Amino acid sequence: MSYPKILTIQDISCVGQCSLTVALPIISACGVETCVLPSAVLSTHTAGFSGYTFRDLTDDMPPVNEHWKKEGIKFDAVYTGYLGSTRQVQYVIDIIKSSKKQGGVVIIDPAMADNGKLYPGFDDDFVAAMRTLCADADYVVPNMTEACLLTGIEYKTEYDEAYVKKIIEALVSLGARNVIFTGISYKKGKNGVVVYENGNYAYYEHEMLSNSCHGTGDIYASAFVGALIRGKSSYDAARIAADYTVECIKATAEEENHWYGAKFEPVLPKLISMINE
Ligand code: PXL
Repeated sequence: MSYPKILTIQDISCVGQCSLTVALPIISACGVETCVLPSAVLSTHTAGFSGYTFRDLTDDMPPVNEHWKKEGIKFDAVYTGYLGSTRQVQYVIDIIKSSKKQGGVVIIDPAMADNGKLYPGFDDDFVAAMRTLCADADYVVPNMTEACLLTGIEYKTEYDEAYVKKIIEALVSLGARNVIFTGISYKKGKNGVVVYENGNYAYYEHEMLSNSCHGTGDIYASAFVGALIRGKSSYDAARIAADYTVECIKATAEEENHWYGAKFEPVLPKLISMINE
């Protein structure tokens, strides 16, 4: 696939360096044509800002899908992130069904929670709907909180490999074919990602940084998608995404008071060179 075309469905947070304002530049930089379907438009993201506006675009999805069907528009991959409503999830499933090329790849980031808690506005019904979307996934890219919510397994901050494998098995029994499980730390000072593909487990360990910033899950998933669609193996894509995200977090630490997002733009050349290696 020399010039693949993908669709990503997630919100536009006008300010906040997350979701589409991250996915579009990162995947484009990887050399992939990136089409977008905004799930909602918010004045900012919901983590740390208050009083944000929220325009739900659920009702636009069926007519968009009908138009694409009429035009015969199809994608090599569909990647979903933060969605705007529980009702929207079924529309997203319909869009994947009708617009994904045969043999196309579905990547689902169940962006709905972190640090043991759902993001504002999401509830158990949304989690249940997200389970049905994950059943369609070639790759799910959850963090620990999202994986625990999806599987009903108790959320822990200290754990071992057996616990991680139990969660992955539960995700696979929901229907997800492969799992890229982010933020898995087995040792103090280290963080990592577990790559489960076709029954095999691999682990890529990287630095745990002391500063954390918002939106790194979206940076990670977008870089993973870009690298995967450019033909990297899932392990290499997971490794490149991790190395890129770590560099973005380091770059952000140089900035004072940059709490709402990560400085991913100046690090894009590094991502591009890793993709071209
Ligand atoms: O980064 C995930 C995300 C995406 N979009 C919106 C969010 C969040 C996390 O809080 O609020 C609107």
